[in-house]
Amino acid sequence: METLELFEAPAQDPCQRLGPSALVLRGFALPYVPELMPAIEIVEAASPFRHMVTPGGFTMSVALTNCGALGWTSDRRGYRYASIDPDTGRPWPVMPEAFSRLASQAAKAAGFEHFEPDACLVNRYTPGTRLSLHQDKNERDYDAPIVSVSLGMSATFLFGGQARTDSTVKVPLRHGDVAVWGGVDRLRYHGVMPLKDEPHALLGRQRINFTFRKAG
Ligand code: MD6
Ligand code: FE
Repeated sequence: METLELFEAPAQDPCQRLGPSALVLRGFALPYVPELMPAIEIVEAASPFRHMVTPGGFTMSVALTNCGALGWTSDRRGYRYASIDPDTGRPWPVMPEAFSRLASQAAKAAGFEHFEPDACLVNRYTPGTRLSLHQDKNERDYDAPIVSVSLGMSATFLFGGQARTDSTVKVPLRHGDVAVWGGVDRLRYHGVMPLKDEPHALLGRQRINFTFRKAG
């Protein structure tokens, strides 16, 4: 029995530590889901999901949009934050209040007080979509953490080190999980493995991920 309990414990742990300043709050977003779903529809009605092109000329398999004062964009000229959606020519939709409340509460639970994100990148994955190893380094200051919310289909998150070649650990991210990282872990490489085709009860064959940042 002792061994079984040892193996079962991590899956139930409400908080999984990935580094000194990086952790996953299991199920933290679940109470917010009824508010988040209609809010996503409002955001995507104003700024639809699209596949951006990387500076290297590859079309990203993840579809994305943004809300908040600043939005993350990519094209042949590079990655940057911009206040105008390049596809619509209008400002990105405002960040829904439920989004910012969730982000600041999750940051607080992880030990980062007063997190006020000005950017929320919304990623949409379908089966087969992946995100290659990268650092989040287009933000102006690295003092604020990043808060990442997962909804829908489960994904395997790859969490590496400060160099691209450092070894990675695999971390399952399920519906409702929130990852928070900052401090010494802020620039660690990370990515998402190709999504398996295992439909989710509420969202079907998709995974939605929001990452909240203080970009400007
Ligand atoms: C994703 N997330 O989970 C992609 N970046 O779909 C990220 O790239 C990410 O989850 C920085 C911090 C947390 C993240
Ligand atoms: Fe990232």
